[in-house]
Amino acid sequence: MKYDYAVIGLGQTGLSVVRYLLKQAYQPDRILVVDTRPVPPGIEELHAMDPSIVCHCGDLLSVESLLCNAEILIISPGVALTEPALLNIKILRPDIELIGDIELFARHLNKNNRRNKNDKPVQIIGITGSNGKSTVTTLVGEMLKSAGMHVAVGGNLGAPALDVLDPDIEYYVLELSSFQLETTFTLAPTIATILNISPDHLDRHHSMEAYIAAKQRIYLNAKMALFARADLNTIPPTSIQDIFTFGLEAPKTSADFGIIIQNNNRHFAKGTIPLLCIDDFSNQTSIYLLNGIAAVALADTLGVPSAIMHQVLKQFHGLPHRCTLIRQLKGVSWFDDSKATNVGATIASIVGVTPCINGKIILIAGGLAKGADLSLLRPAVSAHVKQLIVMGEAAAELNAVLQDLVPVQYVSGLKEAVHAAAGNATMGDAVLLAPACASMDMFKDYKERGELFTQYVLAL
Ligand code: UMA
Ligand code: ADP
Repeated sequence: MKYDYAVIGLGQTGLSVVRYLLKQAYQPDRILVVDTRPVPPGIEELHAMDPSIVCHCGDLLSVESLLCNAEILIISPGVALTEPALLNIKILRPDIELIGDIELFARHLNKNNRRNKNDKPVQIIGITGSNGKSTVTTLVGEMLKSAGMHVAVGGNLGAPALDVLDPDIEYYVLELSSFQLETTFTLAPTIATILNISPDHLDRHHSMEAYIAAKQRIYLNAKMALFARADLNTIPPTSIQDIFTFGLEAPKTSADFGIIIQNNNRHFAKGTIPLLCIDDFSNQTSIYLLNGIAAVALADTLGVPSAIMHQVLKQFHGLPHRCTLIRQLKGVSWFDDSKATNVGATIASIVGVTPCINGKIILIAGGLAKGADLSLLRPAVSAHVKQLIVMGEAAAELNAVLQDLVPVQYVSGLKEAVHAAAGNATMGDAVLLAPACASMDMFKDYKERGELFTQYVLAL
């Protein structure tokens, strides 16, 4: 049996691919689905879509010969390209194409010459980085929507890219992960940006060089590129003609974005031209301002009026589980930053919370470290943390690299962590859940971890 497409992985991405292929009138019996999990999360939805589509569950090596019968393999982001079965298939069938859902998305738009149904050009805004992707993607999406443009937002954030394809859309704002970029070739975004790079997903990429190379793929054939002045790893190749930068300091050239002071007010500015005053934002953390100026650089380039950008930034209270203040109890502030799933985000979180308190931080951390070097936390912990509460698979490693700096307490779960922190915090302190690790050893995802934390904190 020959297959047009084999879909590898039946999570959100795999389901979106099958949905797309059926919509494009591919025959169900020409689509093969495989997943290594005994019961993949999308299995019921797949059966509901079309009961005749076969899904093989189990080791990929056991379905290698079946996969060799496909023209194109669509790989989910959770599946590594170094899976032995995929390496074998490349040898057995060198002509087989291995692509991801974002490449399928790009090919769909390319088929229509990047025009929408009203013959308007379709623009793709590609956003990646180790941290801040979701915040910047959301802000840019909101700014474009508020300006009355036809916008879709998706990718690694929210809906998979193929699910947001729509003939009316003029602007696709896509959050892209390093996993998605590894299997993307012809996206050629109108504007591409890498917000920052700090160690993450090293269990998959094996080295920082490989991780950076995956992130850099966002710039492939991009028309314009925006990068972070403070992070050399985000610099695009010089082959892109239109390159501009963002940062917190005053811009050095007229094409760059940053913060300037005019009449005693701070403004987001392009070169020396003030675009909008930032003094009235409710969130004044450096993280928010950095993400804000990146979003402004993208939206301004796409023609969004400054007044609209200002309104969106002023009203934005942050996405859930990103350094969210849950409550203040007996003078102690409780913050949920469950989304701090890597070292860079946890450092930013510790540094960001510190100016908001008079005391010190009790940090709750641990989970799956994904191959990261947790000792990078040392300077921030040494400066701002008074106690460390550790849990999950990385607990012993956190203890090993930080115990000479702060007292460390082991706990078996989040509820125990909350009670331990409540017992040790004093007036003026903050308790911060910023685990520097993924959650999947103990929770479904970072959302569940953050929701449970919030629930336990509110029950105190
Ligand atoms: N898996 C298997 N066997 C398989 C396929 C997957 O064990 O055959 C495992 C993976 O190793 C992973 C999990 O299942 O642990 C989910 O992988 P998936 O590829 O099925 O994931 P999807 O449900 O398709 O969700 C993916 C993104 N997930 C990952 O990249 C792991 C989602 O990002 C994304 O929102 C979704 O596509 C839609 O585009 C989540 C994520 O954690 C939020 N992303 C990472 C991050 O932000 O740091 C990159
Ligand atoms: P992503 O989608 O890249 O994971 P989010 O906006 O969801 O980014 O934020 C994830 C985590 O990173 C949160 O813990 C947040 O506090 C932190 N964070 C957000 N923006 C930045 C930034 N620009 N630099 C460092 N950390 C950040």
